[in-house]
Amino acid sequence: MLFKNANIENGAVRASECSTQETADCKAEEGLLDMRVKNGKFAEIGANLTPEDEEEIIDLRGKLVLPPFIESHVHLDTCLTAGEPKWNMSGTLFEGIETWALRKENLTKKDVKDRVNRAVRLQAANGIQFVRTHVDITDPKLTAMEAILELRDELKDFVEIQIVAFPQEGILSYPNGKQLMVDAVNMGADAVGAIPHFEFTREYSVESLNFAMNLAAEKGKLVDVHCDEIDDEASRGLETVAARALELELFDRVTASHTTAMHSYNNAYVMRLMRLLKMSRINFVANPLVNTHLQGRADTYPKRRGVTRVRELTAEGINVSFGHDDIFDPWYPLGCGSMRDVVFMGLHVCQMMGYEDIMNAYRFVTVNAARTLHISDRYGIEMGKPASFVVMDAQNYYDALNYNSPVLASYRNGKKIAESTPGAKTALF
Ligand code: 17E
Ligand code: FE2
Repeated sequence: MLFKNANIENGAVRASECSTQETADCKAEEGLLDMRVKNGKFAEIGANLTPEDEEEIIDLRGKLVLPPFIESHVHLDTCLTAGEPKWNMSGTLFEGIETWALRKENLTKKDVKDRVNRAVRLQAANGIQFVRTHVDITDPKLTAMEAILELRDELKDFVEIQIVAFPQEGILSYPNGKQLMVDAVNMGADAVGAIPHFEFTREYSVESLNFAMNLAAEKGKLVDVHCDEIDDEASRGLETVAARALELELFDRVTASHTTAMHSYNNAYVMRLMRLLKMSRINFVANPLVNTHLQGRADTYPKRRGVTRVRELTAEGINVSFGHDDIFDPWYPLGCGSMRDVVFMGLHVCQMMGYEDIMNAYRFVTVNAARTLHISDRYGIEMGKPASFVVMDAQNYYDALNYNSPVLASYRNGKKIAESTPGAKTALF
């Protein structure tokens, strides 16, 4: 199969700057390329590839082609439960945790699977093909873990699901918390989680991180910590995560999610912390939709935004990706599983609105997220890699973001798994 005239990752020049008469020259200038797909892989990528005998040809006519979107941080087990059994009226993380604890009492495998199936379909329609989900393991029956482990296998042609064993109510502050974590890892979780800012004491916080990261090192698992998701400038789980990542040589197998306290750290502390963060090579995930909603709730005015320091981390060469975190659940009452909304909010709240910032923002939910998930070896539009990509109804990412362009098609291993036709436009008279 030959895909002609793809504007891969924005090409070079904005297509609208080319006049239609000069197509040949313009094509080269725009950086349009052809992609040949064979046996589910990119067999060839180049300008003006000659069709082979009877090869199927699809002319993309300059549309934007990106590697598939990646959801690098979401809680699938809690999705689509907003209002059950009550709404989160304070908009705090803590009322979310209390509300989920009530809903969790009624969890069944069927309930989890029904909701996750619906959510993953929303995500797939939005061009997502890889999902890292945190699954709450502070449940003596580990119901959600069992359900999502089954789904990871059942949905694998459609989406690659990575599972973090996430101790929502703590490792040391929840009965039998350490054993539940070991059980979840032995059942097949891909990554070990932790929640240092929710543990009863600072000592528990540090001990929970040591426990989680030693376990990951021992079992060969990844690490993804809900780290300092609070506006308390004294919440310093991050330095422990980074130090252990360095000392245990886990490096980029480790991710610090949320790190919203970093928004409130004093600059002198951040300046010295940055050295350790770089040495540790850990990844960061910011969740701009959810943390602009949950943070700053103890403030009067001014109210903190509470999203981590994305611009500064990125400028230091540290990998940052963006996650949606929640889809319609006790922590966030909105969401349709689109990474576009996440990027849109992220650019605003992190004040990353320069032309290049906007044009390149897809990286937070594609290549950067691939680094977070540790899947870069099998991800990206390169010869020999799986032919997985999305085609957007836009000429470049700037326009895709601005006009909220639909994903026209999502190809996975050379097979189309989702498509949409742009809806009829409103007529003006
Ligand atoms: N649990 C948590 O601790 N933090 C969050 N942001 C969500 C669940 C969504
Ligand atoms: Fe989260």
